[in-house]
Amino acid sequence: MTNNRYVRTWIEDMKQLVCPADIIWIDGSEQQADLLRAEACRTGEMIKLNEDLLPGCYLHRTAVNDVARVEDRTFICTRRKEDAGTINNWMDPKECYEKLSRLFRNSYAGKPMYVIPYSMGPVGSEFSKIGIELTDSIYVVLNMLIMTRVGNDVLDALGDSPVFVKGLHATADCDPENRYICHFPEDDTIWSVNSAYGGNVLLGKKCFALRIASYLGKKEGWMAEHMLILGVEYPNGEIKYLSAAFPSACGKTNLAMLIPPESFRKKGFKVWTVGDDIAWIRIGEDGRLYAINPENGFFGVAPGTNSHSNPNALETTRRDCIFTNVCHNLENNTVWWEGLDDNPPVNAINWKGEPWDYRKYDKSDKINTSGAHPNSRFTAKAENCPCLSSEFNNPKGVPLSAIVFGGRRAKTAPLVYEARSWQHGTFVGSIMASETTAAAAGAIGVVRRDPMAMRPFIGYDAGDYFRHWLEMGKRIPTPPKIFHVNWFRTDSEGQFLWPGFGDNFRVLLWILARCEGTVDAVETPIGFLPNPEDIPSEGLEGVTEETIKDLLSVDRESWIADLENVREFYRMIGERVPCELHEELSDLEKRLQSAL
Ligand code: GTP
Ligand code: SPV
Ligand code: MN
Repeated sequence: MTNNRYVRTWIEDMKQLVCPADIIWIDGSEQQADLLRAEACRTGEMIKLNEDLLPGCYLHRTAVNDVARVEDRTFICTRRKEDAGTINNWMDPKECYEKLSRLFRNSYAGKPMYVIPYSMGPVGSEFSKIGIELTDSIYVVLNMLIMTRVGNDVLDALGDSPVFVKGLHATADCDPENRYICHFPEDDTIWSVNSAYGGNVLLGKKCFALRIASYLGKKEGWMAEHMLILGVEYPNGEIKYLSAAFPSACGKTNLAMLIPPESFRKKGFKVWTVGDDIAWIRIGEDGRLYAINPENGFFGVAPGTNSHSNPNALETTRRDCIFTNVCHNLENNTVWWEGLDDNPPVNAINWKGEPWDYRKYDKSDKINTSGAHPNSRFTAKAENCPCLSSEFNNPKGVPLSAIVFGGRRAKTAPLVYEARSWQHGTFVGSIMASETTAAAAGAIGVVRRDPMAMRPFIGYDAGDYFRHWLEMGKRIPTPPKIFHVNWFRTDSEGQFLWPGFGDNFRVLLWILARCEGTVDAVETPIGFLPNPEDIPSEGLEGVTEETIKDLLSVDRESWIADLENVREFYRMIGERVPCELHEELSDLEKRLQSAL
């Protein structure tokens, strides 16, 4: 509890609105968490898994209609519509508070209100920000306990300050027709109602650490980005850090926890994980960019995670983990998901809670025939990750040598290229595109523009966001270099050309060598590409020189065709797209045309 009058007044107001039976302050203690786990098991909200095989692990299933973020029901509520921008949904704040108040009213009746004080970032770091989430869901509490730093020390750090993000969540009837995820950046407020799924309700994550934080970053001169952060350790012990923005379900967790190919491991190369989803980035005293991961755990995609693709992630989920919407293996009370191994359980319950027959699995209808939902997730503690960086809790963050953008593109984008400058790199980020995935409700596999992998997460106008990138660039004395990667290029049969996963390390080495100035590159119309022989290929199986050349080829016709779509996207964002980016676009077009 706290005597902070801003906190107390706000909670009192919210109490009047949602009418809980009781108020429970979450103190971050293991003792209290244990009581909540026991309560959740008693009501069936969670299932305790096999203590010998998965100690401290639980299974939870959300409602069948509540399995991913809902972008069409996500709103940015600024007083002036134009400040929310054209690609965000907007509602007038007053209207929104009124509309949602009707949905929140009495919604906690008979249930306790859990008060979760949490810090995004190490408690007390100058990077860090405090939030308080009110929720009626034990599942939310237990996830927040893993994903953020929760407890009384957060209230101590807050002291008498009025500066904290006020999050109100109610599961209510979980009615998709009345589901709203609303952000009031001008009030440091988030209201989420009628969902109980991950990104919609763990308000510290996308709602605060990206949508609200991106707005604060613009105001205060820093950046909140949808980026992993990792360190590459060289055989001499030196560690270089980079951050990378890929859209949802496009490989951030996998890259962040990468294990280098054997030949590199033998030489002493290692990868250390700082973060897998979100980076808060500031200019350091030495003129470089520094990044922290504001989270304290991983809310990772389960399907496809296995002992070959991502052994570190798998290991991280083997204790103290909450699994959401995976398949329940009744043979030994453990969990399973597509891509874990080749032995689907015979006696099993699918993500919907029904008996499941693995023989009926049909790749073209995954939602209805798979054991685990394609967007099923694990919530795991960062401290359980075998490759967690020793800098994870460093309040100053880690210095960035490179920023990497990447998407899921079957064609067009090459394996890797380097931007010509910070401004050109901002342009490269702004024209990113990717095939949509199961992480958000809606069609899957459709190419859409997703600038900086932030399209669903920019808390203000996208044109102003690009402007902020350009302005930051002018203020950074020693900016990192900017790159673009694509692990997902396919051949004519739709097979991935690049093995990906651990082998992506080879591309990271080229990127860092470019930052050190120790390797040459080929100048092309889109930027600098590797000489094929400079992608280290020792021990790289099944990839011929021809394939590497293919992966690095730039098809000018398809780039020119793509630029038409970029132009349309810029038009859609509207007049606040900086003229520098329009210039970059026409320069790129000229370079592509003249090379034809
Ligand atoms: P969010 O948590 O939604 O932000 O996702 P993420 O960006 O962390 O994605 P994640 O690492 O969980 O990967 C999502 C999917 O992409 C999984 O099915 C992976 O198996 C697949 N994937 C990741 N890296 C690679 C790669 O290098 N190559 C290929 N072909 N697939 C990959
Ligand atoms: C994403 O969709 O990018 C995620 C999962 O990381 S969620 O927390 O649901 O947003
Ligand atoms: Mn994400």
